[in-house]
Amino acid sequence: MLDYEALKEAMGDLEEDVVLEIMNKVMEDGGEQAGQAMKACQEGMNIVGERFATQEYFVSDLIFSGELMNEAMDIIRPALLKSTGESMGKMILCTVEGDLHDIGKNIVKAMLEASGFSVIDLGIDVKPSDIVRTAKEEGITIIGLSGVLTLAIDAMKATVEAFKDAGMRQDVKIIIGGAPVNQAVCDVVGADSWAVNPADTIKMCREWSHAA
Ligand code: B12
Repeated sequence: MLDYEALKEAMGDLEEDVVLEIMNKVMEDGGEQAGQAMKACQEGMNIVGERFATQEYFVSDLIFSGELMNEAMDIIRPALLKSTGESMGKMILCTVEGDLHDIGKNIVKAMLEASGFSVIDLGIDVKPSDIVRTAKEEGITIIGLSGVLTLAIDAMKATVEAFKDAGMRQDVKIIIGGAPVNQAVCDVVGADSWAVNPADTIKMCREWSHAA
């Protein structure tokens, strides 16, 4: 049985041994709780963020937390990625301009791929014009924008505007995600939807793909 709070706290405290031990236990138990374990780690990363904001942690701790999160995800990845065998078409995913965070994006990418999407990952710090150009060249209608910095909200909005300026806004569905995203942010950005976990992301993108 997963001790959700213990995992969340261990991640927040950056206790590598404890985090990895719990993740290994999740897999030994059959992997059913991998999704919950991922959520606990994500909440633990929020604790890291809070401690960084109050100067209890430093940039080196942020860097270490990123490495620990990746290590933890590597252990449970096989349980998270249950391939559906379906083909859902292509979509674009990237972290928006000015933002270099990609741990969440990479998790979402892996889970979208397991769900049948062929994901064109444009990487981090991606300019609106590059996203619009790729969508045009590849004929892509689903766009996922990731960002965890507050300034990512401006970059997401600029990306939506770039699609409008190119006369393509009606042709694409845009979903945004990342820690600061909620309905109010979605309204400001002018995106079609938002999500802060891979399950909701996949559900929305699959609906759009089926409707296309
Ligand atoms: C790890 C980390 C780093 C690492 C990132 C490593 C990497 N390769 O990504 C490093 C050390 C590089 C880093 C750097 C910086 N960071 Co930092 N970082 C974090 C931290 C602790 C965790 C982020 C994370 O990985 N979370 C875990 C993942 C799994 O969660 P997630 O990203 O939210 O993703 C999930 C969902 O949101 C969703 N999702 C994600 N993407 C998408 C996309 C779509 C389309 C959808 C639908 C869903 C979706 O699914 C994911 C899985 O469930 C956060 C704190 C926080 N609360 O987020 C601070 C935080 C984001 N960082 C912060 C800061 C200030 C910085 C720096 C400026 C520090 C500095 N002085 O240099 C730099 C900025 C560099 C830049 N220009 O981007 C601040 C941002 C403040 C703000 N309001 O803007 C935060 C909030 C910490 C804080 N409280 O102060 N950081």
